[in-house]
Amino acid sequence: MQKRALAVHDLSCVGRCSLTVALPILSAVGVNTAVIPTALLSTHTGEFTGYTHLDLSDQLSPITAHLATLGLHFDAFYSGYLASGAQVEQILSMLDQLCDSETHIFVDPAFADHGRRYSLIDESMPAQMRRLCARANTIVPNLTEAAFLLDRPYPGEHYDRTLIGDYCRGLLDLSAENVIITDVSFSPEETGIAILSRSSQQNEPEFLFRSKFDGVFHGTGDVFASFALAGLLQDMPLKPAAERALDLTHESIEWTLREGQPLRYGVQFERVLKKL
Ligand code: PXL
Repeated sequence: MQKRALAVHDLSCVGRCSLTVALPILSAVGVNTAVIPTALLSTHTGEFTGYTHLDLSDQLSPITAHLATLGLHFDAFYSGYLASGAQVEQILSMLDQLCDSETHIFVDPAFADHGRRYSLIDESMPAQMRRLCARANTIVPNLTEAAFLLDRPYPGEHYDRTLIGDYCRGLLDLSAENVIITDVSFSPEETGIAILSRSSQQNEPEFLFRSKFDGVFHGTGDVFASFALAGLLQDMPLKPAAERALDLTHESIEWTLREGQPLRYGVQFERVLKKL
């Protein structure tokens, strides 16, 4: 049976992030992907100015109510960038109405990076996002989001494996089953991820690193998360799915740098889709 996913993120017209990343990546592994857009923007809010922004909150409940009448089963529910903290309540209602006990709930908190909330994200988001993480099977925060979710100060560049271990355990205590923290780096040459699963019965996360490129790469959190979920939907265990996602994200950045493409348009994940 073909698998089906529901991706709930913003739609940014230009700048390869959120739905314009999730949809092609999940489609590339043969997953029938439905979408519910949380907001419509002309570009992402990272390196552009003058972007438009339409909060689609008033559409979420009617869309959910209609889809609920169709009796669909989703193998995965994948949420990302939300227009506001208040939208979390509607996302929780979506989970109640559109998901069942077999749906893998995969949450990319997608509200902050480099120590700061994204420019349009309100202060209520971390506390609200904690509620959504509590319903998730898998959460994939970056280091900044992990700190916000745990109400700890952003550690900047000064942290060690002990702190990341604490973060992973703290995030599992929020009640997710699997945690992958991205953007973990203990040296200027390398960056990577920390993975901890409740089912592994381990107390310490596993770390995976790749060489680090200089620069800010917009949308790579979404690219990594979408590749990781694609692997899970191909029935890969968490660690190999995460490792392949790390490799493919790394290669997407490499292509972008090699061709000298402007970084604000996101990375060339299209180049690696055939490797899935
Ligand atoms: O990639 C995360 C993201 C998603 N959507 C929008 C964003 C960002 C990051 O800046 O601005 C609209």
